[in-house]
Amino acid sequence: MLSQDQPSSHCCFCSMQCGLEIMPNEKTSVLMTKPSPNFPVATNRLCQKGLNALDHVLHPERIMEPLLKSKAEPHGWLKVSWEQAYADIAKRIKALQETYGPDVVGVYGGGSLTNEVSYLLGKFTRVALRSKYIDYNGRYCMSSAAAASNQAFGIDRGMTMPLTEIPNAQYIILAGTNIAECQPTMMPYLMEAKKKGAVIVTIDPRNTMTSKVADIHVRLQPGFDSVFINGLLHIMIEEKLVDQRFVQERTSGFELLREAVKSFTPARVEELTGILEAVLRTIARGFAKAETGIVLTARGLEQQVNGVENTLNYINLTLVTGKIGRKGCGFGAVTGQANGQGGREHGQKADQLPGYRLIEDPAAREHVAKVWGIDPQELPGKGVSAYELLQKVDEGEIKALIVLGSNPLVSSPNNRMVERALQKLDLLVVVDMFESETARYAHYLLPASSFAEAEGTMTNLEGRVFHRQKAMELPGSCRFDFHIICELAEALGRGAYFQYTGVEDVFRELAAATAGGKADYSGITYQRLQEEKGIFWPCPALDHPGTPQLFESRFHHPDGKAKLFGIQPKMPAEPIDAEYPYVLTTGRLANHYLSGVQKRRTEALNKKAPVPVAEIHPWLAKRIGLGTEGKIRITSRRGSLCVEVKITEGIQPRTVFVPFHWGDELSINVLTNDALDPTSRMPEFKICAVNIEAI
Ligand SMILES: Nc1nc2c(c(=O)[nH]1)N[C@H]1C(S)=C(S)[C@@H](COP(=O)(O)OP(=O)(O)OC[C@H]3O[C@@H](n4cnc5c(=O)[nH]c(N)nc54)[C@H](O)[C@@H]3O)O[C@H]1N2
Ligand SMILES: Nc1nc2c(c(=O)[nH]1)N[C@H]1C(S)=C(S)[C@@H](COP(=O)(O)OP(=O)(O)OC[C@H]3O[C@@H](n4cnc5c(=O)[nH]c(N)nc54)[C@H](O)[C@@H]3O)O[C@H]1N2
Ligand code: SF4
Ligand SMILES: [Mo]
Repeated sequence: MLSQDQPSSHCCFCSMQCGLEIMPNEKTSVLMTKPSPNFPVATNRLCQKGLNALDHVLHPERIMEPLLKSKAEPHGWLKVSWEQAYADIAKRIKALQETYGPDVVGVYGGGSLTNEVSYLLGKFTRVALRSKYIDYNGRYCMSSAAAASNQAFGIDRGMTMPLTEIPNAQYIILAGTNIAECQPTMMPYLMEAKKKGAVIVTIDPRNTMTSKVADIHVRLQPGFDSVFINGLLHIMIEEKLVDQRFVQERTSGFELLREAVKSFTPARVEELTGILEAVLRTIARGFAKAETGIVLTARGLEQQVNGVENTLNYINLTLVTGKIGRKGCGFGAVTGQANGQGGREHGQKADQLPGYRLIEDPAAREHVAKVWGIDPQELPGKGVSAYELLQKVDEGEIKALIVLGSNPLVSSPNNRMVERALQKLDLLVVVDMFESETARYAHYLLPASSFAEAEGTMTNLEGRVFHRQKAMELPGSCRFDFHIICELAEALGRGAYFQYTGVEDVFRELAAATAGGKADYSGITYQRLQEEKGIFWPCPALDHPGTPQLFESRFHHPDGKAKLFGIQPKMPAEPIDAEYPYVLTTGRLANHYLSGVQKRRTEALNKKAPVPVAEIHPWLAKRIGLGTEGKIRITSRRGSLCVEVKITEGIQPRTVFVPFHWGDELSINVLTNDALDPTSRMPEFKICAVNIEAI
């Protein structure tokens, strides 16, 4: 099973991308993982997920052969050869495209895929299918932070600094980010900062494992981040704590910001949020006066219809205090999935070409078309975001869909719409390791490789590009995603554009396609990655060292300045009312991973948290007449769910938290709202109005 000489890899789960080694257990000889001493990001560290990362790889339910849905039995599958599968899929796609045009086919990708596969998926959609419809699960994940970073800085790299700057920070604000559960091996960086005297502030509606290490925990009602930040900015201006020189020399837009925060007096913010004026003043003064400081955000405030504005306001904090572009300073929207960073740079997004270029920009089209050997006019225009793509399926405009690296039936908001849509497809092809909830509706289920088998490059949450080796041999008839994409292109008669000698060859083309773009990888080669254990993009030349710390002398807007924004806080899409008087928020716990396809097949972790448990406050429990135990029914305008409860003081009283790790009758996404941020098109997973009853 082991690929003889190189049994080292990287964990497939979160964006830390910890290095691991694979070896047989001395006693049982079952393969296991061990932390690697060689990767500089989390040297010798793996969390529970990394330690159990092979469970799904070796799981008996893994799909080993291409499967065709059997017409005889409703949920039965027939084994077919790869050649039969490709030929039939291509035939069906061609027939649909002849009748309805190229855009009748859509592609839905994922943020766990390597840079090479993400890149090929974008190219495949535009060149082999000639369709404009591609998007990916990162739309649900990083798109608000991405849009905000692009607007404020002119570039989107989740973290503007390497993790090694965290211990140099004297003041750290963690907002809507539960690092202790979601990027556990990052905690030592925070603990080191704390040991050196740093103050840590957490902002979350719940007490989390992360808030345990905080000096100040702000328990904010979901949706109030911008009110809170405007309060801090108001105090900074009133008490003359703004870094005037930085604001003047390196930013634009301060007057708009000043105007927007004028009415957010501490007294008013206290009234709106319940956060005491004294706490506001302590944080505003502490952060502004600290010599160095870092702000980290994540999905808590991003997965909202105001997610872009919320993020912009946290960026405002770092800019008005001059805490960016130097030692111990920076802003970071903490990326989620394994390749959440690289996956959003190379063309999986509806409006994007490789290197973070825009598909509607004529110069970008010309550059990429040249690399691909096609006429720029052949390139389609921009498509629509992930959820809107599924809506197009529901409306019948998209009749064939290829899903590679995601389980949208569980991970999308308003699950019922998605389930209805998938059933309408004339052709659903799912490329996966397992029969996910989405794959149950597939006509073809194609067996993919796991992280341990597939070589490629990934880009971690810092913007560090590194090479992941092949550690194990492919089992059964499984194939690499990159082969599957190229072979499908061949079957569609477009194979001439997908001739590669191997993954490294794909990377060479990717690097050329990104040259001159925002996410410039053109100076990176496999050889360099093997020698240097990771290079931070932008890296525009072979002799360029890469860019760990961004914005040391200029931001990426043409004038070199960062933009400040005046944010007027807005309501969530679905405010609470008499009928739905509570706020549902959703997220993850340490032992879960996303929609659960891989993690629910990991016995050791599954045992620890086998079913969803809602967190509610004793005030709420009393109000609905719930004793110390029992179940509750949570109902939104879209559906309802019965779950067990954990009664805890550690949650904002009107808020209920439920993890989203399950499908079918345990899926909380049956309830969530599909309202989208107007700019990023990210769904409001973090806020919807619900009613709660004891049962
Ligand atoms: N164990 C585990 N780790 C993971 C994952 C996983 O599924 N399981 N997934 C990975 C992925 S893809 C991602 S994107 C990341 C996600 O990482 P995070 O974004 O850190 O995780 P979440 O639990 O979604 O949300 C973080 C916190 O936001 C809070 N929150 C809710 N509403 C608000 C609000 O209005 N304001 C503020 N300030 N906070 C709010 C929630 O209570 C929660 O504690 O984790 C990655 N790591
Ligand atoms: N309510 C609620 N919903 C949410 C969120 C939330 O906070 N609340 N968070 C959102 C976020 S941040 C995210 S990132 C999404 C993620 O949600 P999904 O996109 O559904 O992510 P996964 O559950 O990781 O599904 C990935 C699928 O790809 C397969 N896979 C893994 N690696 C590979 C590979 O290399 N090749 C191939 N072909 N397949 C592979 C896995 O087996 C699995 O079936 O969920 C979103 N949904
Ligand atoms: S911190 Fe993330 S990358 Fe590291 S072992 Fe845990 S899940 Fe895997
Ligand atoms: Mo995510």
